[in-house]
Amino acid sequence: MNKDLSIIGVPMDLGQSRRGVDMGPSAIRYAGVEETLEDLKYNLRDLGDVPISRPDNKREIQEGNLRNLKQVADGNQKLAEMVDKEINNNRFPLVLGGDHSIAIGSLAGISRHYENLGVIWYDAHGDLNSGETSPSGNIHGMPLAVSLGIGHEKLTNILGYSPKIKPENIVIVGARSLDPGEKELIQESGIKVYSMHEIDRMGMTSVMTETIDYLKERTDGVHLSLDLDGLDPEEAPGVGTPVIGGLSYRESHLAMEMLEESNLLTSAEFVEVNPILDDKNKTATMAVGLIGSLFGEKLK
Ligand code: 4U7
Ligand code: MN
Ligand code: MN
Ligand code: MN
Repeated sequence: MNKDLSIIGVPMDLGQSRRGVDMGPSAIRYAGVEETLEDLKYNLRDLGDVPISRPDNKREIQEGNLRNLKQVADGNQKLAEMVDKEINNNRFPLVLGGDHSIAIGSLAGISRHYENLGVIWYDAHGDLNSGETSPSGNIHGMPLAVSLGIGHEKLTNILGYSPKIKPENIVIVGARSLDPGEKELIQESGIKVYSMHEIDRMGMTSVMTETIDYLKERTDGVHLSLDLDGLDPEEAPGVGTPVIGGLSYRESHLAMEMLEESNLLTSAEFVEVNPILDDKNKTATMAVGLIGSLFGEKLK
């Protein structure tokens, strides 16, 4: 793994309707992310937080079933530029959210540096909605579709190119709440999905072995997008859209260790930590535990 690491916080909560997830980056910093990575001998730079503008009035559907479209697009534009710059300087971007709409900006900044970027989407959800299929109008349920070029042009065209990723380079892990339109898109596009069903049957070791082998032969870089709601809400309660029956901390920790051993990752983000809904910063602490494993912490 690249030893030069840049942390970018994104206090974005406009991609969904519950307050508090904008404090995710602070909660993860408070839980000790810098100390953890410095102990692992990373050359760390914390670039602080991307400025996010507030909506003019109430959080509203502005256009085509898209809540806060303008502010979400602006924030992602800024994030994309920052991420792009860090990769130009040969640094590994570690993005801390914020709601999952920020994956739009992360992927925009990252993907132009690769021919075939792979993406591991660790999440209870597919985040494959568009304004047409979304039951909520919340953009945090759309970033993977946007990155495939599906959705409003203000979102799909950030940094002036689209699509950012190819469906066959995506692996979703932990899915258990997919909307009808998302299921259809998965079926017709060839996105690989390890839902909770497969993980129950095969176990996390086989799921990650297959995921790593699959991405190793077809991609030239891999981004991990980890939504903390992939974990079970009993263990990780500080998330805005909890879904029962999720992954355990141990399974997730194992997945991170296997990714570290694979030496495949070129960027990562941890999103959807909401300290207001949390229990004593447990979910942020879990995020830091997973980040530690992903970056090489051993014997735990
Ligand atoms: B997250 C949902 F309808 N699919 O689109 C939607 F169930 O980033 C949830 O994964 C999206 O947390 C969850 O609103 C987005 C809903
Ligand atoms: Mn989710
Ligand atoms: Mn998500
Ligand atoms: Mn969520």
